[in-house]
Amino acid sequence: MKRRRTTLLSVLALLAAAFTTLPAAPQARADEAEQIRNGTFDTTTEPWWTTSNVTAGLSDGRLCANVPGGTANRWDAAVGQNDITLVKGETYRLSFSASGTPDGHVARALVGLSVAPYDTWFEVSPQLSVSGNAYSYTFTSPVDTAQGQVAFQLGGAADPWRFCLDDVSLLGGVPPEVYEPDTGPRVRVNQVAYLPDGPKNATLVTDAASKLPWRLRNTKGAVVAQGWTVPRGKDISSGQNVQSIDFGSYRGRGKGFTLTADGETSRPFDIGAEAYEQLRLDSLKYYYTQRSGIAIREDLRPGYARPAGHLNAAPNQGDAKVPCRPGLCDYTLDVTGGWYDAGDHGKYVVNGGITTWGLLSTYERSLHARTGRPSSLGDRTLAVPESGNKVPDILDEARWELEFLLKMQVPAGKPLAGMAHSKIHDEQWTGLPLLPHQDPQKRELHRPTTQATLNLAAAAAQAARLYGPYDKAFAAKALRAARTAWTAALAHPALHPDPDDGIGGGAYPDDNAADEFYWAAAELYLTTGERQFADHVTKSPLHTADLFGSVSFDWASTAVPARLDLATVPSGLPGREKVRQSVIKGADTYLATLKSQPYGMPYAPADNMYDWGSNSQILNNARVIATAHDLTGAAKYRDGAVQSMDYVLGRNALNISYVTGYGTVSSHNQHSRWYAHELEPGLPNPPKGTVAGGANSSIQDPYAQSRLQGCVGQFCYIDDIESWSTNETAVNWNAALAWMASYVADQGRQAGPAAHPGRG
Ligand code: 9MR
Repeated sequence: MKRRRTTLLSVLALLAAAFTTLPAAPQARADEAEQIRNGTFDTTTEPWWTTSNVTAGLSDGRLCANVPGGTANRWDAAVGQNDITLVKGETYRLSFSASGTPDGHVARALVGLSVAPYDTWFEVSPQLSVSGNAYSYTFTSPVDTAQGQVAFQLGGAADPWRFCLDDVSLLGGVPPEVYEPDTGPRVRVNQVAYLPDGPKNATLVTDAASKLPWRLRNTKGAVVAQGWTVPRGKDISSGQNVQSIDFGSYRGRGKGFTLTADGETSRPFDIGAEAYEQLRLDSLKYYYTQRSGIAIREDLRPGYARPAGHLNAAPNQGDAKVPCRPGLCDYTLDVTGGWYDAGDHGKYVVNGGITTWGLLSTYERSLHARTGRPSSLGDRTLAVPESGNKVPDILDEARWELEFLLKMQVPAGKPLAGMAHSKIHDEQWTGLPLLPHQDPQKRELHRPTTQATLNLAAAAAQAARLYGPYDKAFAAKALRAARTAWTAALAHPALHPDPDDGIGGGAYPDDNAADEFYWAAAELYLTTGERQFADHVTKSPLHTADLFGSVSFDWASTAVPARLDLATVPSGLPGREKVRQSVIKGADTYLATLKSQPYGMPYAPADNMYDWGSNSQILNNARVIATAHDLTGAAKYRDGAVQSMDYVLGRNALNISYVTGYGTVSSHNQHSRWYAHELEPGLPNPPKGTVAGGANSSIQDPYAQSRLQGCVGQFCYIDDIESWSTNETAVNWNAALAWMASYVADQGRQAGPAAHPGRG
């Protein structure tokens, strides 16, 4: 039942393994060997077992089982076989025939550990039919074990049903399956929308070495523009030979345009800004359904209603009275509320802080940027329970997390008082699907860290200056918490997270807190104007360092957030002009990267190693470019930032929009315990406006390892719920999308007098 996260060390080990095996000559492979005993059920069902509520027997040379109705979980009714040996790194083919009566029942077939903690190494959940089907899958074992299990979990149905099984085989030593993604037409476009007066670029995958003609057609099929492609040669990020198409001179508007070149026609797209107005809201509406400790209302999110999770209502052990990990503290905390981090039920202060900043800075930009307009994020924009309270909905949403962050602070009088516990999550990893209110695991507080404490300080300090006009008491409370956290972090400057603390929740390893100190000091300074914080900011070596590498910022690197806010939020900081220039210079770096990339994204990681959550890193780099536009008004930055959205929305090697519900083909099977439609047809897919993590060269999860071995850059992604390292949803990633969607929507508004003059 547990999902394994890979720590940094094991990622490095994995990479080392990949590097040593990949370029080598083909290795001798073991002979194919059957691991299942009696998979054909000719005379007996031995040695297959069933749970005690399942009656199984032979029927026409098959195993047939009567499965009871009314069980809660898949694993409450099962058939399986134990004592299976698996060899690490060896590829296996699991195949079987199965039927289910009546139609439509799901069997969860898995290969995993037969004893606690019941790790799952491979699983699929096909929907069965009365007539039956043959199923076949390959996967690579991530472990050596003699305690393997093949099981068919059949529980969770309301009514009794009948399951029949035959020809079960687990064949070892088979060649790894070559996964061929369906990438559709070779003309790659932003499948959502280009701005009428914005850049319009596409990428053509072709073997042709010389230029080719292209045509732009409107929805009626009439050619409205044409020109020539530009050959770009081999693209490192995808390994493909590509050409680029620039149709930016076309300024018309409309829906359903297509682009044709080399005999291929792109997926359709709009030219207009409407989709970005929608995306601004959808990417922010995402947070309500991530909320913990509150029932999600059907009237606000049709199709997404669910009971409140982790309120100490059984089977939850809940978040109202959470103890520490054994031996860590003598108190319990009420840490109800907040957002679930991602597809798991964990809540992490580090990621919570940077995400809250992402939302608050989306709002803060609307106050200060020349194209910003606060009303676009005002009250009644996001359909949250607080809509109508005269507070901007985005502030209501961020407050849900802020209140949680403040609860994670160690109480006065206790050891490490004022520090923040790094995280709270389950004792063990849980399986999928699992709605928050059904999570039966024990919840635990993990050790306070300097990084978590400073994340809290930064987000709370920023909140203090933004909530003042709406709730003075809350603003004051947030500032007090930020000051307490700051003082505690100064007293404990090197309590780093344990990189091996990755059971039941993610580790978020980070062995350097200098960037968190710089960021928290910057937010405290911008809110209070106090000299002590200005001094810390200006004396930090990070204040003048070049911070704009291949990843500008993410949850682990928070110096750029400080730089962006020091550059854009009005203040009297000495040397502020230099800070602004440093952001502009950083944007120049990303513009150069974007121009060098035939797919037009501001991202070119070292050795083409796409990182975990690469989509958010692309969006964050785009955000630096957008901020340079806010600072200068120069069109080149606006164009670069706007163009960066193309990659996320479909102009990429996989021809997929990574945002659910946007574009003809979009990610919709993101790893999540409750948007688990792929596993449980009664559950929804993620809500529209959910961005997937994206290509990740390290493919840490077994499913990606079984399908994507040897993948090049952009191809290290698969839209499957099992692929938690390439296809998870996460609050910090959606914040990057929300900021950028809001920025692009602001660029799309009809030209007219600025909502207010540019300031700051
Ligand atoms: O995005 C995170 C990635 O950068 C880290 O390397 C990885 C290991 O800590 O964790 C990722 O974040 C996950 C977190 O640990 C647990 N919740 C889901 C997050 C997204 O996958």
